[in-house]
Amino acid sequence: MIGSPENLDPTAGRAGRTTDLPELADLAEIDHVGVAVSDLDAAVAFHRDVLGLTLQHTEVNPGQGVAEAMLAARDGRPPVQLVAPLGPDSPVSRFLDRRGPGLHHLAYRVPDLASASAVFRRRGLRLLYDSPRAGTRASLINFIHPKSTGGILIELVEVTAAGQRRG
Ligand code: V0V
Ligand code: CO
Repeated sequence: MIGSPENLDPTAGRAGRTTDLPELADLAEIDHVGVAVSDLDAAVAFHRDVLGLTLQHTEVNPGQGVAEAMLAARDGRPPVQLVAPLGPDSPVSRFLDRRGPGLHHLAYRVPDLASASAVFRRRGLRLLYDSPRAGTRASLINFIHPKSTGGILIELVEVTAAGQRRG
C-alpha cells in the first residue's frame, strides 16, 4: 500500500506541505543517501579518490548487519552512506543478491523519531521496527518498508546529543 497524498494542498502553508493533516511527522532534511556495496574498501576508494568526496566516518553496526562509511562533498552537506553486509543474513546481502550494488535507502532526519514513526504508522505505512534502533554515530533509526512508499526504503533518523554532528 502506498500512502495516499489526498490531503496535499500545494497552496497552503509551506509550499506543498500537508497542512490540513492533523499532525506532522516533521521531516527536517535529507540526512544521508544509502548505497549498497559488496566491497567497502573499493567503494570508499572510488568515492574518495575518483569522485573526490571526503571520508567523514566509518563504523560497524552489528545490529544492522553492516559495515559503513560516510563520505560528503562538503562539511555540513548530506553524505553518502556506503553500506556493506557483515554476513549473509544482512538485509544488504539480500539486496545485493537480488539487485546488485546501487542506491539502497533515502534517510530523512526527524526531530523526534518515536512521534514521527507513530504519525506514519497511523497513516497506514509499514514501519519496520516497533521502537527506535541504534544507527550510525549514536543516532536512533527506523525504516518505512519500500512497499509503503512506492519503492523507496526510507530511513528516519533522529540525531541524539551523544552523536552531534553537522547542523
Ligand atoms: C528490498 N526491496 C527494496 C529494498 N529492499 N526496494 C527498494 N529498496 C530497498 N532497499 C524490495 C524487494 O525488491 C522486494 O520487492 C520487497 O522489497 C521484499 O520485501 P520483503 O520480502 O519484506 O523483505 P526483504 O528481505 O527484501 O527485505 C527488505 C527490508 C530489509 C526493507 C525489510 O532490507 C530491511 O529490514 N531493511 C532495514 C534495515 C537495513 O536495510 N539496514 C541497512 C542499512 P518485490 O521484488 O517483491 O517487488 S543500515 C543504516 O542505514 C544505518 C545503520 C544508518 O543509517 O544509521
Ligand atoms: Co542509513
